[in-house]
Amino acid sequence: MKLYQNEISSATSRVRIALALKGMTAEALPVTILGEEAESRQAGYRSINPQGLVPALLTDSGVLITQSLAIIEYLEEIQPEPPLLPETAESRALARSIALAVAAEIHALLPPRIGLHLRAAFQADADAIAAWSRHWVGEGMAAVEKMIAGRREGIFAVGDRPGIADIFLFPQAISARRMGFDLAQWPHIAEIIVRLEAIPAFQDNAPALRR
Ligand SMILES: N[C@@H](CCC(=O)N[C@@H](CS)C(=O)NCC(=O)O)C(=O)O
Repeated sequence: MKLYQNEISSATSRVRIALALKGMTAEALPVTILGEEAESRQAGYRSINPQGLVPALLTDSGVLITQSLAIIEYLEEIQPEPPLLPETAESRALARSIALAVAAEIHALLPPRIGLHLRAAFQADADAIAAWSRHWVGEGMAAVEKMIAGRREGIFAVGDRPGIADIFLFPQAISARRMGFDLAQWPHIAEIIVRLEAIPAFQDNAPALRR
């Protein structure tokens, strides 16, 4: 398998954590994602992934799978152990809803293409774009904290094993902390992140800092 990826990317981090938890490897194919000239915006990469996003997984049979949740569920199907989804249908739904609350409602409003468009179409400067990002992270993480607090069973986001909800939560919480948010304001999330940071699959695959 090959993984189109970028080391600073939160969405890539999710897939790398899942691979590591499952003891799987994928050859890394780096794609730059920052700025107007980024490879992710060029025709070459768009002919591979029409969305121009990382991660994208090229399977051994040559099929390209895009979207981190779809990639991770594919890994789960081809390598069920250790499971990243909980045992019951309700818990699996809860885990997916936390994963999507992060991916679809928080992270989707933050990537480089969003900032580029805010600047080009609405003349937003760096401070305005930072305020935009802080707004969606603050609001979104507060909601995720309530989701977890309301239904939490076990020591991780859903249950006693690190799984798909933790895999989506971790990079987003690390990014929030780097933006200056104090995770202590979300006590369930903060407690889970401390646990996850002690697990090499998470710690070693956190999104890299922007240089
Ligand atoms: N929903 C997608 C998000 C993918 C995504 O936004 N990736 C970012 C990096 S974290 C990217 O490729 N950004 C390129 C850009 O914004 O131009 C997923 O879960 O895979």
